[in-house]
Amino acid sequence: MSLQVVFAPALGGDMTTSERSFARGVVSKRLERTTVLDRPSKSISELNVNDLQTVGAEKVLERTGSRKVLCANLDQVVLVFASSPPSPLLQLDKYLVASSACKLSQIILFNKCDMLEDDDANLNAQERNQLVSAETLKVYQRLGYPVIMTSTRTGQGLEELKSLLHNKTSILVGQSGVGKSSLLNALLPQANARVGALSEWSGLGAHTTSHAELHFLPSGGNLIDCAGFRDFATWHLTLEEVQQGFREISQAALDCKFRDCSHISEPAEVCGVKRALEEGKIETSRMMNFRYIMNEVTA
Ligand SMILES: Nc1nc2c(ncn2[C@@H]2O[C@H](COP(=O)(O)OP(=O)(O)O)[C@@H](O)[C@H]2O)c(=O)[nH]1
Ligand SMILES: [Mg+2]
Ligand SMILES: [Zn+2]
Repeated sequence: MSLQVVFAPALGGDMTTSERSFARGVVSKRLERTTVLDRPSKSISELNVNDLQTVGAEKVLERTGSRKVLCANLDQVVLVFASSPPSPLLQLDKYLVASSACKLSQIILFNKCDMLEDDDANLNAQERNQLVSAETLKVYQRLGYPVIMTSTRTGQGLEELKSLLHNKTSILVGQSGVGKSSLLNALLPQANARVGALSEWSGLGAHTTSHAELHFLPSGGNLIDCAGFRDFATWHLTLEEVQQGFREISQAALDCKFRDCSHISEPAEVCGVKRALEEGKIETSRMMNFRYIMNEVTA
C-alpha cells in the first residue's frame, strides 16, 4: 500500500509505503521524490561577498548540500503575475530558470485582467517593454509556455486554469498581492484563504500568507499556496542550468562552434546565439536577462 505523508519541511508530500492497510500504519520506507523544489538555505546577501574566494567555496557547498527543500513531488509551478503590483520580466525569467532547474513544468498566469486598461495607461514605453504584461507575454507564448489570462473578479480564464491543474500537484508562486489566495478561493471556495487588502502589501511588503498550504482539488490534483516562495534564487545554479532555463538560447547554442561558448566575447561567425539574436530569433529582453542571471552565477 502506498500513501502520501507530509514530512516537515517538504510540502507537497513524500510518498511512503506502510506495512498494513490499517488506518494507523507504520511508515516503513520513504520513496524517492519525483521532484524537489529547493533553494539554498542562505541568500546571496548572507554570504561574504567581499571575499570572492569564499563565495566560490560557499557556492560549491550550497550546491552540494545546505539546500532547503520546500516542496516534494510537485509537477508544475504556476507563475502568477498581475499589472499591480507590477513585475519586471527579469523576475519571470528567474522563475523560469529556477523551476526548470528543479525539472518542473511551468504555467504563466496573468491575473487581474479586469483592470488591464487602467494600469496600462499609466506606463511609459520603456516600462511597457520591461514589465510582465499581456503584450510582453506573447513572447513566452511563442516560446511554447502555456500562458493564461485570468480575473478572479470576472471569472475569466478560471476554467482554463482548472483544466491545466487537473490531476497535477501545482504550486502558486508570485509576489505578494498578485492574487494567489484569491485564485485559490476562486477554485476552492472552502479553502477560505486570507486575501490581503491592498494596503497590506503595497509599500510595506507585509504578507498575509506566511506559510504554505496544500489543498486537494475536487476534480483531482493538489494546489499549494506558498507565500514564502516569492524569492526564487538563481545564483547557486550552474551555467548549464541557467542556459537550459532559456529554451530558445539553449536551442541556438547548439549552433555555437565551441561547447563552452560564453555567447559574449565570441564573434557571431562562431556563436549561434549571437546569430539568432541578430536575426531576431531571440528577444533582446530575454538576452539581457540571460546575461544578468549568468553574471550572477559566475560572479
Ligand atoms: N481587480 C482585481 N483584483 C484582484 C484580483 N485577484 C485578486 N485581487 C485583489 O488583489 C489583492 C491581493 O490579493 P491576494 O489574493 O491576497 O494576493 P496574494 O498575496 O498573491 O495571495 C486583494 O485586494 C484582492 O482582492 C483580480 O482578478 N482582479
Ligand atoms: Mg496570499
Ligand atoms: Zn555562443
